[in-house]
Amino acid sequence: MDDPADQSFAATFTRQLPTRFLGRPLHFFATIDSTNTYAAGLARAGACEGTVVIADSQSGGKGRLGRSWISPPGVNLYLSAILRPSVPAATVPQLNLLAAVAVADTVARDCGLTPAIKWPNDVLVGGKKVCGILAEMQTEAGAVRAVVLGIGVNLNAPLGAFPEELRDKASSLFLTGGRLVDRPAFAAALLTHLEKLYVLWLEQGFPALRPAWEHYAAWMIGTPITVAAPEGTVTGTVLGLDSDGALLLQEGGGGTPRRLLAGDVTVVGGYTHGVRS
Ligand code: BT5
Repeated sequence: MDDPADQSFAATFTRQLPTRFLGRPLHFFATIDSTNTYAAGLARAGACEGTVVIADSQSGGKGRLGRSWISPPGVNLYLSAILRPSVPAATVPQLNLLAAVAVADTVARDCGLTPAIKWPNDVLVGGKKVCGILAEMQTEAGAVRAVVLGIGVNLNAPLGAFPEELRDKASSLFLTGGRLVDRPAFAAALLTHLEKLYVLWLEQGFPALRPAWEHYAAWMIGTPITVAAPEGTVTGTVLGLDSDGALLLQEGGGGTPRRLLAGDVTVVGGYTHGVRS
């Protein structure tokens, strides 16, 4: 699987990357079950912070909660980065928000499109999901040993790449922007934005990322949503983010805002608000 030709592509790609540690080393596969699963094995075996796994296609791409991530070959980006932050485990979910900002920055600044973030881990363009993020943590005696930060971005996928039932809620940058995206250039730009934001987060914490997140997720503020959260289904109006990245929701009866750390958001009345940036 670790094809020498792929590894020489990886070596060239890494040499030209303007990053300090992200993508060093980089493992590239033509096909793999899941970049997150492979990176998790590397992390358990002691791989250094910054190690990145990229695949051209995944046969078992993973979403959250056992869901799957459609990963056709030749068109998209499937990437997992190994991070080893010295932070409390409770702050690790903030990496989902950080990755969403990095993808949104890349889509906005390097592709000239208008992305929106849907809490916690979706990036939308034109109201449709173009990116999903899956952060998986490894701990030892309660301390964070590693985080595998998985990012899938639909770059050039044609409509036919998505199963019928996904076509009204998923899209690609090509389908929404009308131009093919240079995949290695996008990957390099994404790793560059990701590294910058990660260093900022390590040094200053989540408050330093919050304005950028709120910029891309501005459409959500004041929007009525339903969240399928681990603690149950909650409906309310989005107030914003707490200082630690938790979503603050005002429920119908008033009272103290609810804090949510994870969940699936459905916009009451449909996705249309997500087209605003
Ligand atoms: C996610 O889960 O959005 C996280 C996806 C993370 C994928 C990356 S790819 C690199 C790395 N390696 C992996 O194995 N995974 C990561 P969730 O929020 O649970 O959304 C999953 C849902 O999104 C599915 O149930 C579908 O409804 C939809 N979906 C599946 N594939 C999609 C795609 N390519 N584009 C848009 N939506 C998709």
